[in-house]
Amino acid sequence: MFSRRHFIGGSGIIAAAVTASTVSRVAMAALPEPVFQTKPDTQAPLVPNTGRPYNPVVTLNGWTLPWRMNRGVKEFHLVAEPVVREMAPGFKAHLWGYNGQSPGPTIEVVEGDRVRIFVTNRLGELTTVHWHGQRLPNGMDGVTGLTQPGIPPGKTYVYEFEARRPGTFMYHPHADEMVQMAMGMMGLWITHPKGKHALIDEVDRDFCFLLNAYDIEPGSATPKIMTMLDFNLWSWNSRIFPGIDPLVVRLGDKVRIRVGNLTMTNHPIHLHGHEFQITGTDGGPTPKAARQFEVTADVAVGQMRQLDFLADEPGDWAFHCHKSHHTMNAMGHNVPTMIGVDHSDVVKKITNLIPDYMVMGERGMKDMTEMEMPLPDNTASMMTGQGPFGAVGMGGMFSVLKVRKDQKRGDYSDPGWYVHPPGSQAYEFTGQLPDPARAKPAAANAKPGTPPSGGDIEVKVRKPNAGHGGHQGH
Ligand SMILES: [Cu+2]
Repeated sequence: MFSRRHFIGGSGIIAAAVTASTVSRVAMAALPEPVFQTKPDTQAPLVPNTGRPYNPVVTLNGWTLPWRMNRGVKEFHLVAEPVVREMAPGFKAHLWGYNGQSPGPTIEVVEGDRVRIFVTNRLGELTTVHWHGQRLPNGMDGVTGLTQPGIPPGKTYVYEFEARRPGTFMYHPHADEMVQMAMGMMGLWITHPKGKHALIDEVDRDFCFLLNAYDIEPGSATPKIMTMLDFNLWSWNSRIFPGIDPLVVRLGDKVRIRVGNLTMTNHPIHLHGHEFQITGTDGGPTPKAARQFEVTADVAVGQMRQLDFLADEPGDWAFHCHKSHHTMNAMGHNVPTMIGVDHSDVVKKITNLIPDYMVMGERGMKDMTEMEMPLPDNTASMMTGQGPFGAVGMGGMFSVLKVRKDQKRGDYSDPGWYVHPPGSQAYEFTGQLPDPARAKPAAANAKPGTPPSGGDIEVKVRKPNAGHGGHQGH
């Protein structure tokens, strides 16, 4: 499928014509040459060399689609096609996307730009592209059956409109949405302001990523497309921790992070060590009087949020979705809670029969991150990622904001782990532990109705375990 492409240099960017079997040569002459990217690494920002100037974004584990200028119109070429996405080292998923990847490339334009997007369909079924959040002529909105016929396999459609307002947008199909979005078809669109804007501050680093989710059985590679809530891979730009690159910034940088949500549940995105302001939402820049400092931004389904902050605390700061199930990778869901259960008796009996028998999760589930559990081929481990002090015990929607004094301007390379200044790190207490002062149980003067013999009622917390879908999306 990818053999016709040829690599240019080592960047992973591939330029190739769509084969003559899908689009006629005559049509090809008018099409901008599509550009492909197959590497999952975060690519350097694409500094514009034509059109109005702007400060480009950095797409986490992604890239920006180059364009060509054609008589004042910015022309892009998106190719909808099956792709192989490495979601984490050693774990590849068979997805659908655009131009070699899921998500598709970020499209960056400037307020007031005239934009023409050629969309070639290399899928086996019809598709369209909807430009989520844009002001545009109704016939360019990309809704199959409502504003246009679906783009048949092998055909190319053209969308053209003016990018009327600055902000963070998304694109995705409005054709067989459940399947095509479950398979990874989506991308980001950034419209930069034309010149200085009263409500859009200039920043030193501008990151963006999409929230997406997949249901891929351990040991397989293709998402299940009927899943509504019980996804097992919670990803940023179709990558899961430890496959998500860190967000590297220089101490004192003004930083912007743009997040769009194309999953089917909300994600409270939480940043450690700093407070941010939500400076932009779906409708554009937030009025200054309406901004407040926060550490968690809930990004609901179909929403975009723009978070701005000053990176003034050096360190390695966790940055993650605060739903704890979303910072784990694929696992079986019917695992009962074993915390606090004493297995010693039953284990003794079983080890007589099976010498290697072992009970998991007795002290919590982090044990599982340290055990070398045999996994089926092509499976991401449930909670992994090594830090300088051991297993981080996270997967899914998790990354690290790395704030460094010595990071050079424009340098996004990973500086390694933070070295904590002496005396600035949690440490073990080695002194004597005094007896804690606790209230004595007052069994003698118990009120009527209390259980006899000082019997406090104890309850055990148990993970809901009845069927699927009960523990997510709430
Ligand atoms: Cu989440």
